Amino acid sequence: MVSFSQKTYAARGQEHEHPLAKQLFANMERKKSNLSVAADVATKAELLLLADKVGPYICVLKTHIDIVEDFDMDLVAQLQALAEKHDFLIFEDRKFADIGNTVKLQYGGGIYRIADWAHFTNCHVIPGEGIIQGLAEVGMPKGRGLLLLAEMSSKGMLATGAYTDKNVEMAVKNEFVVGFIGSRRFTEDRDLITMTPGIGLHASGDALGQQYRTPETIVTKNGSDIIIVGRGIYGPGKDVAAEAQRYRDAGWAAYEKRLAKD
Ligand code: 6AU
Repeated sequence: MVSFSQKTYAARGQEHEHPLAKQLFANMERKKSNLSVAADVATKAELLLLADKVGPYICVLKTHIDIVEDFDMDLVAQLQALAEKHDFLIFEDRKFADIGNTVKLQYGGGIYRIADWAHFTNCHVIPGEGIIQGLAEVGMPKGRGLLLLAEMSSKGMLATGAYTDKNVEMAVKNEFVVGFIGSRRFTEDRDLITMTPGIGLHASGDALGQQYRTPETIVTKNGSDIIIVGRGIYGPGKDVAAEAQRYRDAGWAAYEKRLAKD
């Protein structure tokens, strides 16, 4: 059987059973982009400006909505308008980690009402499978998708070995799960999408334990599908659009190189 990572995004989209995964793969093919920008900025104006600048080059905008000091629902409306204008999907990197009943309330309600606007969100499976069931009760009827944090990018992270394997086992059997945060392709049992943070073309890390690898290592060699890039694109003195384009091109070249491998 041909590995999923040897197939084109277009073919995987056509064959996929989850409408959101179909939509994502089609978007990636259309825009020739496997780049997600991590928009870790503190104000509404900065977030909207960043989304507008990187929009043409990304398949997914990743938010940390609780970082935004002046959050309101108008921000969500404007983000949705930009998602429409530039043709990208939204991933709220909420990293849920509580019991099923609590995450249901956190995902569907509160100030942020994440399930109303984020196509993707993610969770840790430390509480057990109930967290997936709780999130699914809110997200499935809205056509959303969940990513499990099977691994992390930071130094000394504890998501390894049997814990990572458990993530894969839970993902395969839960239809609300569309993929993972991690550094590689995890399974051939179902076409689960891997998104990888900790990507940098130059820097090797930061002072707080972040570790960077290249698109070539992650996409060509490890078989991951989407690169997530934050400070590599909007660090001090950077031309944001030019950097986004550079990472988009590097991510896509790494994917084409993978397809050319036999
Ligand atoms: O490129 P950076 O280092 O500026 O940003 C990386 C982004 C941040 C992190 O919250 C996130 O990726 N992240 C995640 C995610 C996406 O869940 C997991 C992880 O293991 N490491 C990581 O950096 O927004």
